[in-house]
Amino acid sequence: MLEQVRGLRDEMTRFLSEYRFGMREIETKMSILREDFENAHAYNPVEHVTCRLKSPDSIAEKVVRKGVAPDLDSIRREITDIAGVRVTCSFVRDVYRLFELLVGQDDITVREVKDYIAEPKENGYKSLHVIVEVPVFLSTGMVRVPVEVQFRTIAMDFWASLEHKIYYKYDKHVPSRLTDSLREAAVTASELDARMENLHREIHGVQPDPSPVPPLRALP
Ligand code: 0O2
Repeated sequence: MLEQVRGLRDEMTRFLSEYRFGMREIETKMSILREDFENAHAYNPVEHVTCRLKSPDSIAEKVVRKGVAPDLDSIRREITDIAGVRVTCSFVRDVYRLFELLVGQDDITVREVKDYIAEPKENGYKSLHVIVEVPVFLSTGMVRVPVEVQFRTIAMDFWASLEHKIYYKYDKHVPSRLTDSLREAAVTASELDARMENLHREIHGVQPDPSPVPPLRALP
């Protein structure tokens, strides 16, 4: 019995390690892009990069909520946000630029893109989400690990972290005066993004951009 439990624990540790390694691969890619951008263009488009691994409890909650079979193969197939990397950029244009630079890399496979900047969620949430698969070379061979990468601006990040706190404070039942206020704040955040980006362009002698949200090019 004890042996079985230990086996299960070891299997879970190896399972989660794969996601941690995948997350590190993406984190490394982002820090290379950030440093090279700085060297090549004397400009840093990345404000900060954060990573998180879903906890076993949070994975279990999602397995139940999505009706996924409770075995590691099914979880591997169906739950694609166990590893998450969040890239906070200065401006909307940088969000798309970094996205393109990541998904254009030969070893990256794109599984899904959700552009909540072009189409914000009902509550005002904005971010560009992509599920990528990155190869990880283990002692036992190569595995392709899904990682959810969220690209957003500082203003979008500010909004999302406050909204997240409110959502959990009210146990997901936020009073309508607050949801209305959050929607208004999301509009203000978008206006700030556009204004700051135009200021930045002016300082650097570039024409103000009439369409701050560039369309995504066709993905590979
Ligand atoms: P955490 O703590 O960031 O890990 P799901 O919502 O996961 O059932 P799906 O389709 O996987 O379904 O979700 P989606 O739309 O791709 O978004 C998943 C993640 O985006 C969330 O992860 C949040 O990080 C972020 N997100 C999406 N919508 C909102 C929103 O309305 N407000 C905020 N603040 N964040 C949002 P987790 O796992 O929920 O949370």
